[in-house]
Amino acid sequence: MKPTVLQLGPLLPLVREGLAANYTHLDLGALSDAAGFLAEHGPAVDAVVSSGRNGVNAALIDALPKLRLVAHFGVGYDNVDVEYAKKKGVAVSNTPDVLTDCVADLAIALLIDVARGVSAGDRYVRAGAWLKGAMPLATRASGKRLGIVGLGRIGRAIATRAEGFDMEIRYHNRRQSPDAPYAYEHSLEALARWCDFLMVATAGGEATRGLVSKPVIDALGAKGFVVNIARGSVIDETALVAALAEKRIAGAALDVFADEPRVPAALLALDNVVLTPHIASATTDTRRAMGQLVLDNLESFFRDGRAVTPV
Ligand code: 8YV
Repeated sequence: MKPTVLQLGPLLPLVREGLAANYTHLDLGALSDAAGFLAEHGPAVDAVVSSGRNGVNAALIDALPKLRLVAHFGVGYDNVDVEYAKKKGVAVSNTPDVLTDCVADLAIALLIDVARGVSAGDRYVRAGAWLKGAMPLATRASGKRLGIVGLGRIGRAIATRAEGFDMEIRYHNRRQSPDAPYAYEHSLEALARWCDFLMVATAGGEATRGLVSKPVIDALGAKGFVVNIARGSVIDETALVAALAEKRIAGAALDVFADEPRVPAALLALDNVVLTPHIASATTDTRRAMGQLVLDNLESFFRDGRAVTPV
């Protein structure tokens, strides 16, 4: 008897095809009456495939009494109630490592963009402004001070890239990483005061909600930049928008936002920001690798009772 796997929302063809070939595959996203479908089919579901856009809360877990695994498409699983899942004996897996390089690449790209005005320069040329005069001078990135909030796998990959730009690196974590080859700042405000670029690379969720607060943003100061490739929830977005509008910080490059895909209108009007639509892992190569890891997690779990990359 094939396990029954429920897809919660849109997934890559690779994943959909893998689910259809190996499991009794149900697709909740394709239905108008999700509640009715869950009432009828929920008791048969052995695993769900979730993603950043389609999470798993306690109510969904309760609607799936036979659920044994949440196979999450993504490294961040802040929209999965892991505590409740584990309380109900439901395992959770995610897709770490395979996306680290792409996320770190975009983090550096965003840093360079906001410092040097790459996107702003593109708009400047397209608007015909160059015909009237040169763009204002920008900010050098090489050799500057990079403060990393969250020196995990992605944070370390960003640091490795930043070393190639001769950047001086410090970091802040909940606790110091003994093997980290960078100076540790016990206080996030102290890190913000020290650095030129504050790189937000920490996990999302309640533990980090609003971590980059107004005092941290104020400590960064008028020559400082924020780059966020983590989660919009980690930054006090209202405080960030105000600081940018009032030029109390120099700029921000944001791939994630508090209420995606909606972005505060005030940000859209600012020229000292770079805005991207949560694309840090969005390359063909990486998304395929993430999709394959979801399938590998399901296969491993149903074969051996353990996922490849459990959280
Ligand atoms: C996800 C992400 O892939 O992996 C993460 O945590 O933020 C993205 O790379 C995207 O949200 C789809 O789940």
